[in-house]
Amino acid sequence: MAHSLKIFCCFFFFFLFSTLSIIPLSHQLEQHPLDSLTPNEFIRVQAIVNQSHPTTINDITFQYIGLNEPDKQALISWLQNHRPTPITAPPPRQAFVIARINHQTHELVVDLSYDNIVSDHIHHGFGYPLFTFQEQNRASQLVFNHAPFLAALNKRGLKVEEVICETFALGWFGETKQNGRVVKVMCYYLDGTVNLYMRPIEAITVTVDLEAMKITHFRDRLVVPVPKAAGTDYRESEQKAPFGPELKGITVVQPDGPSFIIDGSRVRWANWDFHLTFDARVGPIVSLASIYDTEKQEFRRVMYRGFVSELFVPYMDLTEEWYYRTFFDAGEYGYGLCAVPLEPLRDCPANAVYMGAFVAAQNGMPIEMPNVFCIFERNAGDVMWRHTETMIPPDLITEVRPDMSLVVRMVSTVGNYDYINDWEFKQIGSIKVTVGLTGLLEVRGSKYTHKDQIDEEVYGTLLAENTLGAYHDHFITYHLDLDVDGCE
Ligand SMILES: [Cu+2]
Repeated sequence: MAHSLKIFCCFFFFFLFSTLSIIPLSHQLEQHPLDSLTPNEFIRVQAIVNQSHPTTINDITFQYIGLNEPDKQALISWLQNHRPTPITAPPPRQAFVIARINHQTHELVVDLSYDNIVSDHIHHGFGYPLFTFQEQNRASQLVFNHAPFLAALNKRGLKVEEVICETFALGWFGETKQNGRVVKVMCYYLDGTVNLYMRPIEAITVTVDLEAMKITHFRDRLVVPVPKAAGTDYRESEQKAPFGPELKGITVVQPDGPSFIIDGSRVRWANWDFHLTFDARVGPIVSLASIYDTEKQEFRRVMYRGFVSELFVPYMDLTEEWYYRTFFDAGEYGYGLCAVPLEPLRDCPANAVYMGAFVAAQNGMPIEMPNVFCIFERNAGDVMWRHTETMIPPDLITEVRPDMSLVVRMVSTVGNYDYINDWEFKQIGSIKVTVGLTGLLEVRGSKYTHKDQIDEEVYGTLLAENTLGAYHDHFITYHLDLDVDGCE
């Protein structure tokens, strides 16, 4: 299964606007106001928040720490006035923090110039903070000390040491009362495969209160066969012949090195200049993208800020163990938090350059995420523009300009799905954003072994014996703040 979404931001026809930048707004500074928080800044934020609640230090969990984005107009005006030396103070450098303190959700703004808390607001409305990996891990381990769950495994003849569990967000179905931070735990069976998503242990509902870190509800509704392991392991070493036709190798060679330059968070390539940062919730953020107009000899603004704001994945299976599955992959699990290290020569070509990033752990301390981005020039053998003039005999006059682009890539693996997130900058002046979906299907175990047996609504397609592919969608939304020639 593969989904892709493409948004084309072409600004080719906007040259009537007149607000121009002589130099790009992303120009290199010692610390750019849009730079992600540094490890040292994460540590300071943690210390400031902990010190502000000294009696509850063991009760503080950091669900999110990131840059508190400066005011756009203040930042643009400061950047325009900044060169060549600082004239005025930069916008305040601040962190935005979502922390659970005494079982309440606090939204804090921490000023990093004065090391103080600027605001501390307790959120009472709808919505919950991002899950941390630590609390998800703890919640998914609770079943292994829960006698009814162990009995349910026993009833199915499953070995406990082959069971892996994970937490699922609960969804919202119009309730007017908040029920606290609650997740459901779903378990899978290995025993002969690493593709655990293909072997769900169905019809068991486990509900966990994350604040009490306790199982609050358990139901074992019926026994459904676990799909068999044979043929589900995706690793090449476990696959059996026949394999597809083998291709000869292709090598990308840039003997003179890349044509792009990376200075801290600033990236320059061809006529493009932009700022690239990383956030735990949304992943890559492209800011202050501008393009050099060779005729006007000026940089022209294109996009102030762009990122994936949410990935919504609702499933359409109405059965008790499935109806609630309506995942927000960014807002609940963290599109950036779930980023994985890119595999050189596989995820990205030989001419790629890699960058790392930092996120906060549940205790607020920075965690390094190596190889979270790769940046490379792409020559896919495509044509950017061409013409053959056939009307001036005796010659054919042919002019061809090959298409070259710069790609910034991140891969985020949110459970069973792997999202390949590309920002592609083209010489013709467009930015192309692409999300490729790959990885594994989330399937439902079923008693059916052939489609002719099915005489009820099963909300999916029988893919293999005892294996239903559940109907679902992927909605990917982008925050695209386009400022073409400064026109917002
Ligand atoms: Cu899908």
